Amino acid sequence: MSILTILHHPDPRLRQNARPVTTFDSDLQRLIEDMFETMYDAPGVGLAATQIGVDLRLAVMDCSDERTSPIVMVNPELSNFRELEKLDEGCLSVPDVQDQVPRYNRVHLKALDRQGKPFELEASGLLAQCMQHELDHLDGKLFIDHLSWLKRDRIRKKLSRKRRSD
Ligand code: GNR
Ligand code: NI
Repeated sequence: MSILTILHHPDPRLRQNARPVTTFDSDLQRLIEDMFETMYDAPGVGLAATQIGVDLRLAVMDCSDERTSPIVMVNPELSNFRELEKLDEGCLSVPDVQDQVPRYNRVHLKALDRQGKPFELEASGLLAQCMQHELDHLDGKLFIDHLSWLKRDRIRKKLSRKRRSD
């Protein structure tokens, strides 16, 4: 297993619309293990393949306090969006930035598991929020896209100052 490098905004690879997964081979299983290791190490509650420069519709998540509920979603689809709220959010690809974005508190997930078998899940709370965040990554979107122009401009300036001092 290995810890993978997480891309940071404004890397153009974070803006790609990822391709569906079609083969569920041992390479895919290794990629999923590495993504879990990278997510738990970060630490984060989710990680999309897009964030490590892999152009596939695949994300891993674990929103449990004990970090014992790993979920893999391959080619995910969300539906039945309910209860729009504004929730605090952050992203491993946009370090040191947190802000409130509109998310649904309840969603229905249809996806494939790591073996390619279809499953469905009714999600709420942080897990539902995380699913929406990860699906955005697979569509080349970041949570800061949901913020006002003024806030995004402040973030852009903050990150370019940070890059100069790194
Ligand atoms: O670790 C993460 N925390 C988080 C908090 C609120 C909403 C979404 C997230 S996902 C984020 C990890 C990440 O960047 N996944 O893409
Ligand atoms: Ni993210």
